[in-house]
Amino acid sequence: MTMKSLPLRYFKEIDNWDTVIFIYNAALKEIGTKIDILNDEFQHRHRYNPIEHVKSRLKKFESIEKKLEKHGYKTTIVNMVKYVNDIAGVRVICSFTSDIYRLADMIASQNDLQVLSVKDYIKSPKESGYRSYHMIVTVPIFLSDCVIDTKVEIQIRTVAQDFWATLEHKIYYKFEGNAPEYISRELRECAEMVGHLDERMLYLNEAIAESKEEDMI
Ligand code: 0O2
Repeated sequence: MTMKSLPLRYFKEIDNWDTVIFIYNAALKEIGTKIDILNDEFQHRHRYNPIEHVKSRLKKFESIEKKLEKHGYKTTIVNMVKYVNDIAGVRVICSFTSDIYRLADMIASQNDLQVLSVKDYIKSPKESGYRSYHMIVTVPIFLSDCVIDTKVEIQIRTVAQDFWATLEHKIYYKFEGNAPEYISRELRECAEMVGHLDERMLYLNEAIAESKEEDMI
């Protein structure tokens, strides 16, 4: 018997917050395992780990509420799962920008995942200076009587981009989005430096790889 696949908002039992948490937690586990396996496979085949570390989190109820409010929607469970794409979030930290795109391609080519959208804030950084690669995917969650396609936001960034984003996020919350101009300017300059640092580190890594190949000839 094949089970019917449903987007989460049509799942008839999502009538309370506990159910939302249960489903999104399952989605975090599924995506976490997929990313672990890709990293292990990479280590197995190329003796190299593209991933430094992975963090995952469920968005707090209050933050979801705020986001819905910002977009003019009422706080209902249906609106949460329909309009908030990052209730389940996985952040993958890589060493080099080339790892980010390699990993994003590997994730996108998994048959059971559907990529709903991609935002490449590395090619087009945000005005704040923010750089990161975002994918919204759905992952099937197999329950006893149906399959629920559940959204997860995957953010992929370098160690340097993560360092910057973590500090900027703290500052953003401290000043409630209204940081003094000199701090915002300083952050934008640091973001530029992060961009250059990532380029130089990638260049060095490629130079090391090339010299190893030459040694083998
Ligand atoms: P938190 O507290 O990290 O969860 P969409 O998801 O497409 O409906 P949204 O949320 O504007 O619309 O999407 P976007 O731009 O992809 O941003 C989603 C998340 O990316 C944010 O979630 C942050 O985690 C991160 N992000 C985006 N812009 C910035 C930035 O300028 N600085 C930092 N530090 N992080 C950023 P939340 O819900 O805003 O926050």
